[in-house]
Amino acid sequence: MVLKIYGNRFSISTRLVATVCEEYKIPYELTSLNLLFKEHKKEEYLKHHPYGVVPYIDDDGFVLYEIRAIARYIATKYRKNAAVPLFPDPITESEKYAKYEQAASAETAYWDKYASNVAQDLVTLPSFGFGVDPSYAQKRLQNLYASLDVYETVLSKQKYIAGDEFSLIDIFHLPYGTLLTSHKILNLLDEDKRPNVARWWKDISALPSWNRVQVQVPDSWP
Ligand SMILES: N[C@@H](CCC(=O)N[C@@H](CS)C(=O)NCC(=O)O)C(=O)O
Repeated sequence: MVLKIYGNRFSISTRLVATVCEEYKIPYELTSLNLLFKEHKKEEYLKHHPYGVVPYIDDDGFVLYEIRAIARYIATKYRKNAAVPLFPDPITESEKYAKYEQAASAETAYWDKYASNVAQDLVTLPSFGFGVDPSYAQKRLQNLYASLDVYETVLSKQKYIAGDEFSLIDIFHLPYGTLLTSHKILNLLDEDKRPNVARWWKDISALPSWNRVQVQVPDSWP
């Protein structure tokens, strides 16, 4: 049975799950819910995703939510399908795997946390006509810049965020990275400011599966 994604075709989280399916060559079917009509807050949806955000997947009756958990599930179950595995083997490559987990934790603590705040202040709320105190938004943007300064140090010593191999953790940066660069809030390609971040972003943002998913669905949210 084809893996089903219940999400929204404009949602960056849904696109991430679609990208991982593409990486592992898994056929998928997207059911795009209307977020403005709050279809993701209805009782039927909440039975599958109690937190009421998109997406969740149904893989032949197995239901899972949270995009990072979904990505890891797909990457583990369909590991053999990928051209490159996208995560180290925890048994045979325990040190590489530990570094991968370190990067995964850092991504949620120092990237997603700040990038999602900035996206909320400068993309989502304004798109609904709500203003945010500019000094507050600026402070939250500074937090993200401070994280990117650390990224610059990390990426000056290794090619990708978890080491010298491209991994799922690089892919996890694509949703907010793309959203914030397309709205010209972040310039991740600024070689003068952060040359290693620029080199990394140029590389990972060219991922064909991610770009295919962008073309298939319009580039705006929600
Ligand atoms: N922690 C969730 C985040 C998912 C998320 O932020 N989804 C957004 C769309 S990109 C959403 O459902 N927004 C609508 C809402 O919050 O009501 C995950 O990892 O899956």
